[in-house]
Amino acid sequence: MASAVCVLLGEKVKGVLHFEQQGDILNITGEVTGLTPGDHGFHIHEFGDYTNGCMSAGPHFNPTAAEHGGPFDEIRHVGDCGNLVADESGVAKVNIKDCLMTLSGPFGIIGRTAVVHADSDDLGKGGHEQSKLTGNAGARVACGIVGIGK
Ligand SMILES: [Cu+2]
Ligand SMILES: [Zn+2]
Repeated sequence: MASAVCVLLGEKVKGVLHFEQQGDILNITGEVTGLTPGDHGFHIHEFGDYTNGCMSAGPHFNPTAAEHGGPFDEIRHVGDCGNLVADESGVAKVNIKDCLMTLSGPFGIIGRTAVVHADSDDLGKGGHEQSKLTGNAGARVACGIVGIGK
C-alpha cells in the first residue's frame, strides 16, 4: 500500500490531503477549510516548486499533452481533479477516486503540487479562452507539495 500526503497552505485556506493507491484507483481524502462556499477548482500542477509561492507550481500536470477537462472526461490533463465543494462554513470534505493519476510512474504525482483555486473549474466547457487550458478557475488560494506518506 503506497501513500502520500499534502499539507495545503494559503493566506486563509488550509487543509490536509491523503492519497492512497488501491490497484488502479487513487483515493484522495481530507478536508480543506477557509474557502468561500461553492466550487473550487482542484488540480495537481506540474512542479513541486514553491520558490515564488503557488505560482511556481507551473501548469496542470499534463504528461499526455491533452486539453484541460474534468476528471471523468476522456480528454483531460492527468492532474485534473475537478472541483472541491465547500459548504456554507467554507469547509470542503475531499473524497475523490481517480483512475488516471498514480503515486509513481509516468503519471505519478509525488513531488508535484496540489492547488486549490478561488473559482469554479468549468471542466473545459465554459467557452472562455482559459477553459481548455485551466478551466478558468482563477487565483491559486492554497497549495502544497505532495510528499511520500508513512
Ligand atoms: Cu490548478
Ligand atoms: Zn487541467
